[in-house]
Amino acid sequence: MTNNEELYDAILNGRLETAVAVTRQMLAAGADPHGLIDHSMIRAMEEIGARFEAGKAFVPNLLMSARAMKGALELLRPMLKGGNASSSGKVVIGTVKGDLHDIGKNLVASMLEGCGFEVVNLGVDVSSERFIEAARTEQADIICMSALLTTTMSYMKEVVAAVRTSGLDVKIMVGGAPVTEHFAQCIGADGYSSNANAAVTLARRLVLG
Ligand code: B12
Repeated sequence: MTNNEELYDAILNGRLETAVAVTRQMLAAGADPHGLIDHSMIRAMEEIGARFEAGKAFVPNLLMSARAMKGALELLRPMLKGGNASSSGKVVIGTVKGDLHDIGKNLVASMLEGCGFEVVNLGVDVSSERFIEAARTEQADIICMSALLTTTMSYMKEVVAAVRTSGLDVKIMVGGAPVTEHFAQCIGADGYSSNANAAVTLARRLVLG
């Protein structure tokens, strides 16, 4: 088994210690952190999700995979740098109300931080009031919202409407597995991206205007 396969397997099977050990080993050998995320870690989360959907995995399996993914991701966090040292802008980010998925959102937050944005991470289950209050007090340039459930993504529409009504001068970015470009346009968001790398490019574009 290659190291990439071992990492994939460890996350898929929820083995935290192995996931962390293999990640550490691969980094020491000079592996690219983005490669680990894209080729092993996200693929493993997709597979466990597919198994869950097919009734071949259950919530405890999702939790264990998430725990292993988070452990490995923690090692990569300081290395997710994109080169821009000065502040590119300020971002308030959170997973919307009713939704507890935070792995992808935290990945986006880490990438933005690594690429020079100041990031205020509001966590999960974030209401429109909290998004607005934080954006106002932090004088944020962008609000980033994440949703992983088809039942919670509709809440993004409420947040966008509340932000527009509040009169705040802030851009809104949305993302998460069920979210699409079309959905983002329909709810009046300023931008959507399907992954953390593209989120940085989009955020830069939105801040520069
Ligand atoms: C891990 C997981 C969990 C864990 C979450 C742990 C955690 N701390 O996050 C736990 C066990 C808690 C969980 C619970 C549930 N889950 Co769940 N879960 C998943 C799983 C397997 C992986 C999600 C993940 O981390 N992916 C990896 C990350 C890196 O990807 P990502 O989140 O998509 O993020 C990327 C992009 O989307 C984007 N992005 C994300 N956010 C943002 C934000 C912005 C602004 C931008 C620009 C980009 C962006 O960038 C990220 C990086 O590239 C998915 C399956 C899947 N394939 O998505 C199911 C899945 C999302 N869960 C599902 C379900 C049903 C549930 C539960 C309802 C199960 C239950 N019966 O209790 C609960 C709901 C709890 C709640 N209220 O939120 C379904 C949703 C189905 C649907 N259509 O709505 C899925 C799709 C599984 C399935 N195939 O059925 N889950």
